[in-house]
Amino acid sequence: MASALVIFKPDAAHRLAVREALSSWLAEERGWKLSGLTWYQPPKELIGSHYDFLQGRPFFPWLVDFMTALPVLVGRVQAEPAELENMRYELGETRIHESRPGSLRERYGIWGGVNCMHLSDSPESGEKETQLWGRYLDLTRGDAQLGADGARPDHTFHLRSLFNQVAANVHGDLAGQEATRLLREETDLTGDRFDALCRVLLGAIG
Ligand code: DAT
Ligand code: MG
Repeated sequence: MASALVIFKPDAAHRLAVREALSSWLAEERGWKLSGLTWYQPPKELIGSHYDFLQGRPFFPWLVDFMTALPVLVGRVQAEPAELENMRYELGETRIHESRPGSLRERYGIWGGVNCMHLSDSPESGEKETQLWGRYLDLTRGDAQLGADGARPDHTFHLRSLFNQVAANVHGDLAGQEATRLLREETDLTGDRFDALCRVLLGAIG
C-alpha cells in the first residue's frame, strides 16, 4: 500500500461547487482510502520544501503565493501503486491547456497551473510528501467541516475563457472584472480573503 498527499488548492478549496465535486470524487474510494481532510494554511517554508524541485522556475514565486495565501484542504490517500497511478490519470495533466478532456483538471481547473488539486505522483513522492507535511499537521485527523453548498454555481469554463482574454489582453480589464464577479458567486470568501483568492488566481497569468 502506498500513501499519497492530497491537497485541494485554493481554487478548489474555496470555489464551493468545485470543492463539492472533488470531495465526491475522493469519497468514491474506488480502490483507495481517504484518511480525511483538514483545513490548513501552509507556511512558505513548507511550500518551498514541497516544491523544491521547481525553485528557480519563473512561476515559482507565484506558486508559493498561490499555495500559502489561504487555508487549503489537506489529506492522505492510501492505495496500491497502480491505483495511485490511475488516480493521477483521472486528475489529468499539470497545465490546464494540456489537460486531458474529461479529467478533473480539464473540468475544474481554470488556467495554467491553477489546477485544483495536488496528488502525489508516485509512491516515492507520496512517502516523502506525507512525511514532510506530517511534521506540520496530523494528516489522519480529517476534521474539516465542508458543509454542503450545492446551490453555488460552477463557472469554470466561463472563467477559463475570461482568463484567456486577460492573458491575450483582449478587453483585458473588463475580462478581469467579469472573472472577479463570477468568482464572488462561487465562493463564500469575503473581504481580504476574497481579494487574496482573486490575486492568486489572476496572478497565474503573470
Ligand atoms: P503536478 O501538480 O501535475 O504534479 P508538478 O509537480 O510538475 O505538477 O508541478 C507542481 C505545480 O507547479 C503544478 O501543479 C502547477 C505548478 N506548475 C508546474 N509547472 C508549471 C508551468 N509550466 N506553468 C505554471 N505552473 C506550473
Ligand atoms: Mg507533482
